[in-house]
Amino acid sequence: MGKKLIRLSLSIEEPLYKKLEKLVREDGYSNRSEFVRDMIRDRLVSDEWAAGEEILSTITLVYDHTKRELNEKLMDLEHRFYQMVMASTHRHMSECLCAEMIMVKGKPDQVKEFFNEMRKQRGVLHSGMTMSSTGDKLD
Ligand code: NI
Repeated sequence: MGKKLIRLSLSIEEPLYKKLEKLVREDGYSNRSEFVRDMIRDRLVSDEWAAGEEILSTITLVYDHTKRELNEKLMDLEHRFYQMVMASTHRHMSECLCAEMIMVKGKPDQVKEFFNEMRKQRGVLHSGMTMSSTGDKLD
């Protein structure tokens, strides 16, 4: 809050400038500054993951709960990694299909291990993991 704003000018080749303008427009940013801020933060988040710092992630699973023992296996995994699991939401999508979103906070290696253990289970039809941040170092 109340941080000093620094104005900067920079030089880039015209083709690259045009690409920047296109990206800013396509992503619906109202100005270049906010786009550049987000680009810097994206890089900082990648660095947090690479450095093995505590990060935030969401794991999404779509699965067929009628597959033998799948519910039990997924629940066992959530208990095995319980210290990382901050919240989870389950939504029944049809008579057979379930969607689950799990918010996790922890070290990248452990989050990836948790994700890989879940996604490889038979009956999991799709899975995704977002690479985000606790936000501590992004302002
Ligand atoms: Ni369900």
